[in-house]
Amino acid sequence: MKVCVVGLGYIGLPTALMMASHGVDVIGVDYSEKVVSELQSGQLTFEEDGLEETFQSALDAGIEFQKDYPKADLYVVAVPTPYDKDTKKIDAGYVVSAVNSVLDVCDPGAIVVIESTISPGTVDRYVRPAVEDRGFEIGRDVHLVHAPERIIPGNMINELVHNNRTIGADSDEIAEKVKKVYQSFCEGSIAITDIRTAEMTKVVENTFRDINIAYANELAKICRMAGMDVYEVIKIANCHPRVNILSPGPGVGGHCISVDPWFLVGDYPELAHIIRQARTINDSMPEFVLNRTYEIMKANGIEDVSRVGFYGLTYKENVDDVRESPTLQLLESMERHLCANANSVKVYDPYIADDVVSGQMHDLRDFFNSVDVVVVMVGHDEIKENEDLLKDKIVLDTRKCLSHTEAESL
Ligand code: SAJ
Repeated sequence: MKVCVVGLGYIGLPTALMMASHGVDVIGVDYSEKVVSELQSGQLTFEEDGLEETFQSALDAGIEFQKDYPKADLYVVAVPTPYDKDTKKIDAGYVVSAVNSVLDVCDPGAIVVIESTISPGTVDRYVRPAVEDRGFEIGRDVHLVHAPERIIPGNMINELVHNNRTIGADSDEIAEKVKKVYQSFCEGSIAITDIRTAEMTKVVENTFRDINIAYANELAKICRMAGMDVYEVIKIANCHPRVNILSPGPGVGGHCISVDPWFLVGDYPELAHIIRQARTINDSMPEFVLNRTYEIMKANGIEDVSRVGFYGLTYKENVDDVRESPTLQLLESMERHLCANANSVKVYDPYIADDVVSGQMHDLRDFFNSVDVVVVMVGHDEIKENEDLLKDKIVLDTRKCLSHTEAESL
């Protein structure tokens, strides 16, 4: 079976490499000339644990990368699904356009597996009509499947192998065919269901995590008011066999957990109360951290924001992704409070080489030397390994990632 993976980003590339290194005949397609030529020349486009080794073995197995869609038996679509921040609705444009490009080249009977996260109902609302408008009969000329990705940045390769998966299809026969391809590398169990259930399940999983984090964040605020240590409270509560509260933090970023719950709010505004509330709580955290920063500055007689540095720009530890980053939201908020003064604040992240905000520095020691207050927004391994450099600093550790006993927390 020949497989074409469309979209060689954070999900498509590891998936294509994993399939190829497990004996599947794979062609990776991306609309970006740069991505294709870098991969063709043996250069990875982003960092991820274990990706380099998988890349090598996929190259040895003969994986190819190109811009044009080839003929294949099965297409895996892993393109971005942006959403409209005002309407809270998904923009299925990239998915529909990828499916259209498949239809331009595929033979009758091809299978199109959408891996991109899509809001419940997207296939019925946007994909089926697009296919039918082209005169294709679904279930005969082309088969549609939704197999949502579940891998977590930072542990993708391991999770590709060990996570359980879901395959939503119109028929068991097609689902079984797709299952066989995924079983080439996936050791987890694979549930088969219909497409709408698969769409809903994926969004529900991310929403569950968002609500759990919101609970932890709300507890952090309550414990601060009550003068208690939220981490101690959560640690002890989690010793209960049926309690598992996640960790509070400076906010929920990334393109998944901070976005997907809005699909349910957007489609069911009268019903999605907890879901909306959780989003609101998590979105309030950058501002909460900013207020904690001002409190700490005041308590230490510091008025000048240029003496404050924010460590970490990415949405979480050890990744290079700044989408929906809590630090960026905090800096925007600071800009609104302080106007031009906010520009003098210092920012540093070892994973971000380009300047994405003003005041960004690129050397850890220079960064620490230039400030008195360090607000740790992301628990990259780097800061944990360099804790000794913080010993004379006033530290706000929003992730509780340091052993620095003097550090302030949320
Ligand atoms: N965070 C907290 N407290 C926690 C855990 C996370 O504040 O206890 C924050 C992180 O710092 C980050 C955000 O939440 O800003 C999201 O990070 P994450 O590590 O929880 O998740 P993602 O967005 O990297 O990946 C999620 C995963 N979904 C679930 O665990 C249910 C992953 O399995 C999905 O494949 C991915 O979304 C996706 O692509 O949908």
